[in-house]
Amino acid sequence: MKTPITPTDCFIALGSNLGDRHAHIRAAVESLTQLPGTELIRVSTIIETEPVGPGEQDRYLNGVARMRTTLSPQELLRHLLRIELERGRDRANSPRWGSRTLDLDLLLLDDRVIDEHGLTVPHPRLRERLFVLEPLAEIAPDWRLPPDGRTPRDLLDLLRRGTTGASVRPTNG
Ligand code: A4P
Ligand code: MG
Repeated sequence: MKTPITPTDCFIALGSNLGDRHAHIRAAVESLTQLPGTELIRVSTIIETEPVGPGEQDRYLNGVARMRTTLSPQELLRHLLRIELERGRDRANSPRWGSRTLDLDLLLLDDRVIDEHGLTVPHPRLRERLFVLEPLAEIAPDWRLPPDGRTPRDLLDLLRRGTTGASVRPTNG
């Protein structure tokens, strides 16, 4: 008899600031529901955020999705990159942190720490970014992040006290 694979809880950051942002985010959520071996548990409120990064950029829509999946981390990442491509993501012609139709980042996978070629989990900039911590704290305020067990609620509180950074506001749609 085959040993059943235990699903992993994971959190995916969604971002878009190019083209029809609402359509890109909606399509991304729909694509996540169709991943093999995966159940979408919850999507945060989608918020509008000030851009962090170089040059003049339009505002982003940001949110976080929670899923349970039997995909391996590398398989999941491959699917995220595929979904980005399907929404017209063009890495070759844009600078780091430049505008993008769709960005899907793997934030957390259970309490795992991964540092492989092309995949770092928890996402290295998660703790510095209001546009990630706000939606993550909405849907998983008490989740313990490796390696130190800090929660999104604590991290958001720390960041808000120490930052003058990007303001956020809810958006419809
Ligand atoms: N990669 C490694 N680890 C991961 C992971 N955990 N999740 C590799 C996803 N990808 C991961 O990604 C480059 C490569 O990182 C991938 O091929 C994958 O193998 P990318 O999406 O081309 O790069 P990126 O997203 O521009 O870089 P990065 O460093 O993830 O940027 P951030 O931190 O996501 O910043 N402002 C607002 N308001 N809202 C935003 O959403 N996003 C960014 C991008 C900048 N400013 C923003 C926003
Ligand atoms: Mg990315």
